[in-house]
Amino acid sequence: MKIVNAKVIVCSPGRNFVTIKIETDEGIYGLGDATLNGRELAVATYLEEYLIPCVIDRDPFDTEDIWNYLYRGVYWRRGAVNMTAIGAIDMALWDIKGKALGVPVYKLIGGKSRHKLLAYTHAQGMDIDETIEKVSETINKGFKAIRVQSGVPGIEKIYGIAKDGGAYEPAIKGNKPDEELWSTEKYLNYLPDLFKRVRKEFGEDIHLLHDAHHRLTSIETARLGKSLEPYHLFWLEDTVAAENQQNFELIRQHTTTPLAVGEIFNTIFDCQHLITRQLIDYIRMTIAHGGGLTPMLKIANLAGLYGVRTGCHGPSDLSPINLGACLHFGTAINNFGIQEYMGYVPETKEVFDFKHQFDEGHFYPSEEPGLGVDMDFDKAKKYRYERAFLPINRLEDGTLYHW
Ligand code: GCO
Ligand code: MG
Repeated sequence: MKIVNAKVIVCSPGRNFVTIKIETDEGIYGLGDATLNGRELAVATYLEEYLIPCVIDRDPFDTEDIWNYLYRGVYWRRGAVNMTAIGAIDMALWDIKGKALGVPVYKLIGGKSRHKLLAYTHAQGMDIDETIEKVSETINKGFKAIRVQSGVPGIEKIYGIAKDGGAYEPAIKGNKPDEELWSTEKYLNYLPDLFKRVRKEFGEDIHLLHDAHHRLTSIETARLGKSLEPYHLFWLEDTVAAENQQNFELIRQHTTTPLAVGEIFNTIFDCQHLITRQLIDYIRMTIAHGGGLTPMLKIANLAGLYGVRTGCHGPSDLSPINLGACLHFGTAINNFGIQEYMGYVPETKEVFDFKHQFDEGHFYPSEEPGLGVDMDFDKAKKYRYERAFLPINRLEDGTLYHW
């Protein structure tokens, strides 16, 4: 089998997505998600100009060699744009392999390690009362695991909370990023009260998660983790950005709250120290931004040796193709932890046909050959790309801070 053509489709059904479609001489095509929120065209150009010409005429079954050709062979390594582009090609090749052999991808990478996959979604409100209401609605929808975020009194515009009470969507269309505000002091004083109320209202049976979105220092994380210990979080996510992986050594000395990190990591080298020193409990890397299934299987194997489980990033700003790949990955590996699932707006569902079933807070892997996600290319044309930015974040005195 030979790759004869590949094209990049940029569309905006509700939000911007970049997809690669790789075609073979046998008429089978594979799809890969190349979306990098707020930087979509950088990946599209990298694919069109540099990577696609290198894969034409290659055998799509040679995923290991093609991956190394695009990563090692290029000299310029790592980085979000590069790894998202490589990840999209790798995903599409696994889709082709599954379709050519007539099997779902999970059967090619280890088979079934479980029959259903625990998923978590988000619940958020402007204050504690509204957040409690949203958590209750989410439990009523059948979710067993919920990421709880809340507005903080005294901070007007904050990460994770939609202004109109709708689903949270951080990328804003326009010419410049929107601005949000932050105060670590107000946040740290408030958050334990939120989780105290949530546990009081809903008991111990529901899994609770929380995302600090890289805004704390190590010692601030230590304080937060300690103060949340009585509420038994499933995980505390992304408290520090972990550009410096040593950060977690200090955090680990102080708290038993489980830690998750890595949605912005791109390679095994971003988490090697964290995993091998057992400084985290969950690795958040996702298939698209982690360079594809080929490297992510190696990361999962390394993590498994050290008792670290997976929790793949699965926001609505990655396409259903990435989620499909995550579900095959999560089905096949032994050390799956949980899968994030924010859901999609109707326009996204109109363009992407997602075959995986979801019921009572769990995913069931699709038995369709390949990744189990298809795309309506004509409908995609209706939704044209519009530039969008993730917001930036400032402290109350104007200092530029982590978003
Ligand atoms: C999450 C994330 C998202 C990101 C977004 C950036 O845990 O789902 O933190 O909300 O901010 O995916 O593109
Ligand atoms: Mg996050």
